[in-house]
Amino acid sequence: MKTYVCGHRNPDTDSVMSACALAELRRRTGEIEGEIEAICAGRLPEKASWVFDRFSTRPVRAKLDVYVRVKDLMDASLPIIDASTPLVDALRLLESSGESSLPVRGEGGRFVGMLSPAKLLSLFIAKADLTIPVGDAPLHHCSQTLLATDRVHDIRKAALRNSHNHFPVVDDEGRILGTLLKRAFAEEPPFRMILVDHNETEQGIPGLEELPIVEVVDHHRIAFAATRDPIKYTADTVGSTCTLVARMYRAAGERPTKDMAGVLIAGIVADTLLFQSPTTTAADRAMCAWLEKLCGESAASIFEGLSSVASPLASMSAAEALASDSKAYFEGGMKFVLAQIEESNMAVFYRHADELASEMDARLAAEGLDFMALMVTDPVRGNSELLFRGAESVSRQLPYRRSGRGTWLMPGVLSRKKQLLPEIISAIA
Ligand SMILES: [Mn+2]
Repeated sequence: MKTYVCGHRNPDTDSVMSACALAELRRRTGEIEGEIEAICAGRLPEKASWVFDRFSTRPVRAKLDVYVRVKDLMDASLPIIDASTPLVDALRLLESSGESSLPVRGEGGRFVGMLSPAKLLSLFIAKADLTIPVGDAPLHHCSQTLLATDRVHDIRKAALRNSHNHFPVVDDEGRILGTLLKRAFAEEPPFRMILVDHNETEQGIPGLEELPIVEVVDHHRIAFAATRDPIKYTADTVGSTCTLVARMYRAAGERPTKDMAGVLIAGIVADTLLFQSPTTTAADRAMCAWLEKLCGESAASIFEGLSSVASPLASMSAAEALASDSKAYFEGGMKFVLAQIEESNMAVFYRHADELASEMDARLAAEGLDFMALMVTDPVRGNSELLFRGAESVSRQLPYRRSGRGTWLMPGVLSRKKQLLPEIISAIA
């Protein structure tokens, strides 16, 4: 059993750092059995790489999804029989395995068939020579062959209908890797999830919906589904999830290492824009002050370092920049996406505005969205500008002034969650 700690899709610094620090805390407190691994839902952002580099911490692993695959359920302890093995030895192996059939491996590791007693009956009746290689004996081939990378979700139904209980598992080249037993489908999934910095399944890593969630640590609105078992749920209206994780270290009587304190500070200053964002609370400042002492570096210098990492607009294509921090919402019968990009040089944004607008139009069509908005935030001056495509019935209602460039000016607006989203929701209403 393995537990993944994971932030939202299109991860930001707070999401990645809170996953990293909470995984470490849960490893220390030892209340979870098995391996605990922090992962990142998709590509690790540049800023996150910078933080891990600066604080000599192993970067969390980027993972596209957490779907359970055939290889995760495969029983690796069951033997694979080599085709050159004398039949009599192969039968002994079969008997000692306690299984009714085992896969046979031929030349180049290829799967050649399943060895099962029923298939061999004719040999016994004919009193055939049992020293022949198992590869020359009758094997059965009717079994459903599974690819190691198949999603269990996709093959489960057909496998359960199949009369066989043993399925050979092969790689893309047809080489045999092992056996999946039908009874594995009835067992609990091999992964569990801890969510940080989000709680809405649609915002989480794909595959999440099929796994048990054992803990949530978050500072967003709650739109969480009912659970089967009790879970740990830590939520508060603070400026960053890393503030909550730091508080949990304190409550557990644990001290983050010097480097982990730096990782947590990075998450706090990234989400609160060094305490300038209106989402900032006294708890964010207090936890950061404690972490600064442990880390030996100031929050301001860490924020400065983070801000120096190339902005998405300068270093990525329009599509990638829009995807780097975008969240999907369903509200009042409308489906929409709100993306946010930090850019301290607005001239870079104006240069890319047309390209961004046409990419947004393409996404409206491709994803059937009612509208999409991009909030470009200048953390240094504390302002944002909004690019809005789609539903004019909504954009007309927004309380912002239009600029000559066709964008909306948002002086003093820094938070998508606390400032933009409520305006969007009331515009829809
Ligand atoms: Mn956050």
